[in-house]
Amino acid sequence: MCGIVASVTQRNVINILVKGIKKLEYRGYDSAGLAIINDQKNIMRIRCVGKVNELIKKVKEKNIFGNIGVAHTRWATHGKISKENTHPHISSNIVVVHNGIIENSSQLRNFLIKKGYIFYSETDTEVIAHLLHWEQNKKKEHLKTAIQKTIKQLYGNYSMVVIDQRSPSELIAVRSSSPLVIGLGSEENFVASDQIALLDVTKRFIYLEEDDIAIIKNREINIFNKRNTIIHRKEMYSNIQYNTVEKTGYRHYMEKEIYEQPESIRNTLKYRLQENNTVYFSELEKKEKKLLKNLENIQIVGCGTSYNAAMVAKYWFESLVNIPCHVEIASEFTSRKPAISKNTVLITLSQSGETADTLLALRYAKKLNYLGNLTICNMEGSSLVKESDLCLLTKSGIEIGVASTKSFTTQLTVLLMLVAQIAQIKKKTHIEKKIVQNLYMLPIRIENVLKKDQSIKIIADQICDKNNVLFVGKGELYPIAIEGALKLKEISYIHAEGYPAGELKHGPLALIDQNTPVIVIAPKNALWLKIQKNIHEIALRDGLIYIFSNYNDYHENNTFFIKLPYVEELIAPIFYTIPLQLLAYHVALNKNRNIDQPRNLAKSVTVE
Ligand code: HGA
Repeated sequence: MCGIVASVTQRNVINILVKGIKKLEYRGYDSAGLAIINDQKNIMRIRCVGKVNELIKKVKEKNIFGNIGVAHTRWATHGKISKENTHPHISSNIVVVHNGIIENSSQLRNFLIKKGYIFYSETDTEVIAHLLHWEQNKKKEHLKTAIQKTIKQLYGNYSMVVIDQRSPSELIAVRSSSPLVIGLGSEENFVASDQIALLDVTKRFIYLEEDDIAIIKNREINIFNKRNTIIHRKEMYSNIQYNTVEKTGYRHYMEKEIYEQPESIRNTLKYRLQENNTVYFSELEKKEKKLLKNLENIQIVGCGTSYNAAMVAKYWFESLVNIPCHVEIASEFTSRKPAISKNTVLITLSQSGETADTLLALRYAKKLNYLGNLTICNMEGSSLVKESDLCLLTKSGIEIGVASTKSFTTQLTVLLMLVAQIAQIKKKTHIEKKIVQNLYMLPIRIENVLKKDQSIKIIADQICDKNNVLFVGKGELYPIAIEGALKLKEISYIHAEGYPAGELKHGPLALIDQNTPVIVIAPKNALWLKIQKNIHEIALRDGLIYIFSNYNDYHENNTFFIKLPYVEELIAPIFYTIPLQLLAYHVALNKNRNIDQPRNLAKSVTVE
């Protein structure tokens, strides 16, 4: 969360900052700001509450010029959403933009107030700026030394970029927990929280590693590690196509990403499904296969949508390869001491690979008695990937909409392939074959269900003025009900909950009335008869029922049937996710919500 862009160049830095920070809006959109040092060596700062477009308007009014600058889009953690709390924060000659949380900021603030510093904001970031100024001026230190002395006193996470009016030809970037990438230009260089902010200006990147400090000038970059030794970090060339970060004709990124799912899944399956109906992961060499061979239990951790994907996988691991699987929300996993069964492998799930709660869960698990760990992630080079024993990448491409869509379905795709891989290792070849055959069909099945968009839009029109919506499913479709409810609440702000269909009578039935739509996910499968009983229970209480299925013989008043195409049972959870994403999308569209940037949320949750 929070997006940082910075640059030192020979042209006007403003455009680079503004265009870059606009691309990072998915990381936070409470407020945005920038600061530059101009030709007269003055710091010029512009800040405003709201989206980056507000900042752009203000920047246009001011007509400022400078060769070095920093910009920030904020997701507030310390201090309310206000102009005063918007980054950059300044202490005399020092300018700071920051992504993270300083846990001991109140103690440091008290110390600095005693030293005479005046605080203009409630943020922890202003504490960094003043402390840095204090350290720099105590013994007239060089900025880098002052930064090193400052961060020794900070508890928490402090990825940041600093500029100093006294040395206006260098940026200093510090990485702590949240990602920072250096973009390499010709006689100009850049820094950002995510390379997509810089694709307009470069394709060459260096990812900073934990605790790195980089001094970045026009023609020179020096990176120091924790021990203050100059260190070489690998340069990489980005293959991300520019249009993958554009809306290309769609109204919203979320809509684009929903429609990209057949292709994202094809990319995820590519080279991994073999013609002889086996699965092949190039990532798995002898050592990794041994880990999978020895595993007897699985523990999965994730947050939000990733947690819901993990819940589906539990059904698959247990029913298809007979491996006990526990699933837990990452922040809860680290809040207790888990009892670990013999030979348990920990699996972490995260789109960005930077989700702080999940990363902390991995670090915590490493101190416990797990057989090993594996991550399923969309971002190569992310912290989770770097810190895990093994990584299986989802290949969904960049996801910008804050509400996850294609990253959920590609996570499920990889999880199902992992089940097939375990089946192969455990010599259950019929299971492996069945999974592979079903997965081959998945992109086509999704293309078919996407054609139902208009019928789903009709349902969306009917439910968009309701205050509560229930989603129910059974078996591995139950977590899909939870995911459907999560999508709806995230982007439409309608209260929604997902329940196991059989659980309604134990409480939630009390919520049923003619104004509470119940979305029932009920494909014709082995559980179909059972869920029919639950539908009847809702109908008897005058519930407003929407049945999503390929088959229906329930024709009562107040019951609507959304006929969906056929899908193989194994891949049904992935398939049934799509109409629920479309439903949430159309409801939010109807309500004129900010679909790609729902209130209070941000993608890539890099704070605990
Ligand atoms: N703590 C700082 C930065 C917030 C952040 O990194 N959010 O993800 C603030 O509240 O401004």
